[in-house]
Amino acid sequence: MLNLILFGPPGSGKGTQAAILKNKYQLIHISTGDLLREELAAGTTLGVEARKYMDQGLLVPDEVVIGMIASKLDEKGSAINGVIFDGFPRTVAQAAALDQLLEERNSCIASVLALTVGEEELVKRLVNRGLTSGRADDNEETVRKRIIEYNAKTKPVADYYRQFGKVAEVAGEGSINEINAALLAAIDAVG
Ligand code: B4P
Repeated sequence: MLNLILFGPPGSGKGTQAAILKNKYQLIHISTGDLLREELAAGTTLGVEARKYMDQGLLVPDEVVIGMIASKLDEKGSAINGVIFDGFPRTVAQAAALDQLLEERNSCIASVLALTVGEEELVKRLVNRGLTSGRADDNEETVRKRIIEYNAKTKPVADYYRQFGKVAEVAGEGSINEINAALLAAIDAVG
């Protein structure tokens, strides 16, 4: 199975690139951001709880997100080519939990594709997306908080996977096609 993690700060193009890669490799795309927004839209208890964090640019508690991933993996079963994880894991605790969940299913992460984008470009993209997305967290103040949260809690996830030699850094600035080509090359290098 080809299990990939698309990693990077908010607005680095994880969702954009995951949508392209899942078709190319016939992967299941699991975006915790999308799953949480579905819960928000449906007004579930989980969604009401998650909104408090998301609207402030903070991470939703680990146990909530890990539980969502576990049930998603169970729902998909083993008859799949692999999974592209988008926006997960976002803390070292989530990364360790994911490794455990995959090990229990005789699987593992093949590669962590880390998109690198400068902070001002991130803010520009997300504020621009906010003009049409209707997302309460796509405004400059919240975006800056999301970047602080990323630097404090999510960046260490790359170091966690680096110790296993699983991180491939890919420049995330340029056209969507150029970035996609660089990601394909990084995946091919995994073999
Ligand atoms: P996400 O939904 O993951 O939000 P994101 O970081 O904005 O997504 P992404 O980086 O995928 O952006 P995109 O490709 O769309 O999370 C939202 C919130 O949910 C978090 O803040 C947190 O509260 C919560 N959450 C989610 N997962 C969690 C977890 N595991 N643990 C705890 N909490 C969690 O790209 C952004 C914009 O850039 C788009 O407008 C796109 O068109 C544009 N773009 C993409 N590529 C471009 C390029 N090459 N050039 C120019 N623009 C580009």
